[in-house]
Amino acid sequence: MGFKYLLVETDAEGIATIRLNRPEAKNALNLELIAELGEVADMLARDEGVRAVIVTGGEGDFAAGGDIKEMAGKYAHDMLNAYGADISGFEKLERIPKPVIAAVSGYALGGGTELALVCDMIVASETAVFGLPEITLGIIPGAGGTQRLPRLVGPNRAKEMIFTGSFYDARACLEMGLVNKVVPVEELMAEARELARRCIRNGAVALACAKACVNEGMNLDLYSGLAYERKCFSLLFSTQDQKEGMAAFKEKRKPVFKGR
Ligand code: CO8
Repeated sequence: MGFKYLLVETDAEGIATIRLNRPEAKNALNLELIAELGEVADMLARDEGVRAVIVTGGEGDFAAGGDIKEMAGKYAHDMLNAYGADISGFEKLERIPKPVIAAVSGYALGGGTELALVCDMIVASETAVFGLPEITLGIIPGAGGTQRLPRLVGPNRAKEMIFTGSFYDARACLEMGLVNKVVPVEELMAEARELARRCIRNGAVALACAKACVNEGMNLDLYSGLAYERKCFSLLFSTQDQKEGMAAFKEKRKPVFKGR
């Protein structure tokens, strides 16, 4: 399937890469690009051959935010209707029931930081720059910055980022817990792939349940989250992978998971 702003490929190990490809605008996220992200997310979620997903701008910029030129002339009703609905591409990415890793180099600003935040883990290169500069444009983050960021790094750090609109380098983001790891730019994609590999050597059903428990649990009170976890935990005992994983332990060998 061909896309205008995305390059999508899946390797022999089942690791799909979504590469944003609008370099002339530093991968600014226009509505068409966000809609394409939603289409790809649906496609990769359904494809059983895909075990993990990497979202990246490659060694160039990740994304310099929502497309300011596209948004400049819009009014509230435009944003509430068309824009608000189309932004679901982000949520579709977040709901892919497989590990999704952001590999971030260069600018990840505004909607770019927010796009990284819908991924399960973020690997950054030493050149990565994150920030939510919306406030400097007279607006606020609109694709999860005020919601996902405080859940990840705590409200005080998130408020500093949102209120000041400052830019933060990769090391500062590692320190505040926004990114999982920082590597030299030439190692970015290899590192993201290695992280994906370390996840997908485990069973796909257990991975999907683990992701659902963490993501759903973030929106629940502790005891509702624990109840949800207990149901998922128990249901996994009806999978072949659980029988295989525990048999392999007893037989002192590596398990061969089938995702069943
Ligand atoms: N939107 C549109 N075009 C952009 C954007 C953007 N966000 N960022 C860069 N570009 C364009 C520039 O206009 C320029 O185009 P042209 O050559 O036609 O003038 C080209 O990309 C290269 O950019 P610069 O010449 O500015 O490159 P510099 O290296 O000098 O600066 C910066 C790079 C610092 C990244 C600078 O471009 C910049 O500050 N960009 C805007 C960053 C920003 O404010 N981002 C937040 C945008 S608002 C937002 O994200 C709200 C999201 C709401 C949800 C939407 C979901 C996606």
